[in-house]
Amino acid sequence: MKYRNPIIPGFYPDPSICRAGDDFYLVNSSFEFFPGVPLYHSRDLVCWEQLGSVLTRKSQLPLSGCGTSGGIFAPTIREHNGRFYMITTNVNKSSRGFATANFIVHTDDIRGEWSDPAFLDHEGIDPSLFWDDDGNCYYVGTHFGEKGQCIGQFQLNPDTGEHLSETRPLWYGTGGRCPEGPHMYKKDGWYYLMIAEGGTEYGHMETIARSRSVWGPFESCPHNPILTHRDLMLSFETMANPNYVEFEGTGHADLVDDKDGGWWLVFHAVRPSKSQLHHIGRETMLVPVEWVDGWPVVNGGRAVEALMETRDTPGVQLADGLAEQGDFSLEEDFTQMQKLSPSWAYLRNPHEESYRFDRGLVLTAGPDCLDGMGSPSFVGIRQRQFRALVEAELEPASQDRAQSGLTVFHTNEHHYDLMVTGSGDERNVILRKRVCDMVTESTPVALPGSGPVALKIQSHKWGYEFFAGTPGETLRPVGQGLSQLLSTEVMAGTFTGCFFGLFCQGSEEARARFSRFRCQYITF
Ligand code: 6LW
Repeated sequence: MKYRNPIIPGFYPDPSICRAGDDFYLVNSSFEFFPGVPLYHSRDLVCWEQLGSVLTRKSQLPLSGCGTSGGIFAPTIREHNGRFYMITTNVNKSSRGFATANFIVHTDDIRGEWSDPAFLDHEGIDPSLFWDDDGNCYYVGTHFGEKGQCIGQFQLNPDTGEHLSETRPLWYGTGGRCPEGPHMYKKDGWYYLMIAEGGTEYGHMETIARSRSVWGPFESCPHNPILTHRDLMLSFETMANPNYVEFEGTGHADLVDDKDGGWWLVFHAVRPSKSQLHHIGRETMLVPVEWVDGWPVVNGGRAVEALMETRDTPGVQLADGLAEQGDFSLEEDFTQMQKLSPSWAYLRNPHEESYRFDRGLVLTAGPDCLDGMGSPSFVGIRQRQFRALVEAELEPASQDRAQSGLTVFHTNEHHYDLMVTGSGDERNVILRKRVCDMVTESTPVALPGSGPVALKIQSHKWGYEFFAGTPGETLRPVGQGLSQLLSTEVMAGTFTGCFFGLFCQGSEEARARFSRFRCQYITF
């Protein structure tokens, strides 16, 4: 069977997976975006559908004052006796410093609402839960031990967050920086502690250790790291292969068994668009695992590829030997909708009165704008592939100073906005580009008439081309922007990725009505 990596493309990092019967569930981190922790479902491990998000209420996820790439860090999802648990950290990364709140939510209905948070009295990030055969539940996550950062553990009550033991250091890893992202598993009488090391960037790796006791001591796997793409040596055949895609920063993994005896690893990686620059985020990947002499061997020890040739996953549907995965293209007719579909996200906690459906999606400008640290009238979907065609139709806001349109948004300091300004037959479209503290504006393109406006983005690996005009007519070019200037590395390290978004700002109470949105991907 063949399938494509990433299995969940775009900004879907820090994947955690669990199986309940024939169903697999997967969650990702979401940082300053709301709702928090996207929740995916699959029956075959390669075709994934987003059910919704775990954190849908402000009481579960307060984000006001949350800095760029603060908020929700790596989550873990587990099922125990029919109840699902999700544990994560809300990181308040603001100018005031760095504080972490670890908490657990649970649900007995995976398609329903989740509980309010049960908070833990523990600093640190990347929490995970493990149930032993005797029913005892343990927290593992980052901890400061005598020799620095390590993985720590305590026993707890997962419904209340109450600690039932002291915290003990378990493992410092193999010597890479940032030992983090741990998960504990039990197999054939061994406790396996798998962690990420090296930092989430280009030195990322996954390592594992085992012990006969849940408290250790843990012995490191003789062939650590079990997964890394740092220092990848490529053969000529690989580089000449037209299906070759460069994946970097592989790590932050979780293991799952598929009931047919197969084991699989999900983790994240990035696809640079240019040497060591990536802009669409850390993406969820899948590879097979074999157990040899009591240790996991990931993907036969080989580098991870885009087109994976592997054993069948359970229940997979094949077309010409290739698994049917879907491409996450999206077409929305907002005139027929009453609520947004699961893939849309807001920035921080939305001002609810700024969003309503009335013959389309009506965005009302509030006090915040895309350049600020509040919650602008913005809603977006994650960019999933380099190549895409994005189109929107709107009745733009016409108030003085109002701006409405389409944005390619990474952070408040890194976004390209295709925006309509002016009113009546004095309307213009401008491409405004904000990169760090630099702002440029294109020559305005005049819009004929006063009716609806069509906006379009053609996305490529190198960047974006922007167009505007009248629906149904040939659109006029407005400008271009380079993807490299919206990359994580240019921003000195974000944990997120680019969104395609709709926005309205500049003049409080200004309103834009979006009738249609379409995003069509061209998979590499
Ligand atoms: C995640 C941690 C990490 O919690 O990045 O660098 C954090 N490492 O594992 C955000 O994804």
